Amino acid sequence: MRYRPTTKRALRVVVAVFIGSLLIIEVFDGFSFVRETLPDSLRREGLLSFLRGKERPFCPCPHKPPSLLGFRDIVEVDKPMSQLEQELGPLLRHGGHYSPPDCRPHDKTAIIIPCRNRWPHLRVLLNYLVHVLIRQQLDFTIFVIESDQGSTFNKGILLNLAVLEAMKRDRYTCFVMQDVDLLTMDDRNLYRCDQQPRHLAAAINKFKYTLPYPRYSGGVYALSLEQLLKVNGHSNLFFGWGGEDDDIYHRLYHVGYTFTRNPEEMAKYWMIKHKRDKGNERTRQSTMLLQKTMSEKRMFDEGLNTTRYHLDSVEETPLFTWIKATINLTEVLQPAPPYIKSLFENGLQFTNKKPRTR
Ligand code: BGN
Repeated sequence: MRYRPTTKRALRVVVAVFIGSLLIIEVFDGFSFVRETLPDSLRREGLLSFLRGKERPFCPCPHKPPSLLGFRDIVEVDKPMSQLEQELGPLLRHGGHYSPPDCRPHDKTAIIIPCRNRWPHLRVLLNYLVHVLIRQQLDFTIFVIESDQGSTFNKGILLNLAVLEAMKRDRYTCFVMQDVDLLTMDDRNLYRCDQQPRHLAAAINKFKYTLPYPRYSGGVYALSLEQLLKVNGHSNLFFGWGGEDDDIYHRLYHVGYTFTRNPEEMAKYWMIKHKRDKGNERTRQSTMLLQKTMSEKRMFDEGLNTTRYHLDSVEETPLFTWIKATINLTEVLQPAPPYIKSLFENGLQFTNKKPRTR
């Protein structure tokens, strides 16, 4: 069939207008006036992502995820890992990845859980957390970080090495540091990063659902990649129990950040009861690091840029990416300047004394 030149021109115009509108929709995709005027089917699927083979959903996830349940009491249920894998495995991709099918989250989030000798806690946590994170429509990967039994526990190094290893695997933009024994009681407390660091575990049952001290920012907190890089991550020097969270609070404060939190009624956490781990007492060095050296000076001398560890293995299990590492005190101290090395001259000194730090 032959078309007349005018029909041809008209056809070309129609095709050009169609392609043009697709481009406009794509470019202005983030603008709500375009989003709101789209029909439901387009909003859900995203025509362009459909044409591109569904590589990314069309619309940004809503500010308020629609399926949240709000506050819920906690019942600690410890199911065997095989049962958890059967129940939660189909919801996740191998390695503990999830991405919402119906919207595009703002961040790629790494959930980082340091864990040693706490497998029962991890099982209870996963049973809760996976559902919460899915309801919150996050693009997330769960990383479990374990140090070998021989090394003294050092949460700061584990968090740093998790960030470094996660970044080798994908372009994460948000990192949530999650203690293995803390269960969120309210899914309105979103595991998201923001312009300011977010402290999520602001109301823990152990502390009568309030902050134990005003600057407390530990337990569960979310830091964007930018925030983490600005302060050179966590300190590598807090061996044993406590202090690394106080230190990163100071680091962040000194570059102009303050933690923000939800009101207490939305930030409730349940701590699984347990005895203090053996061989994980406070060290006198941690107290000295906080009292005698300035976190803001130290942060340029040690942190993500000086983290030393041996990577033993990285394994993708159905529910999480499992990183195992070995930490050696002499190697950790090797890049440290003399004023830090001198604190550790006589080896680690454990103590049960409560420091006066606030
Ligand atoms: C503080 C710990 C924090 C811990 C909170 C809540 C120290 C600092 C001295 C070395 N700080 O006392 O790390 O999160 O208690 O348990 O121990």
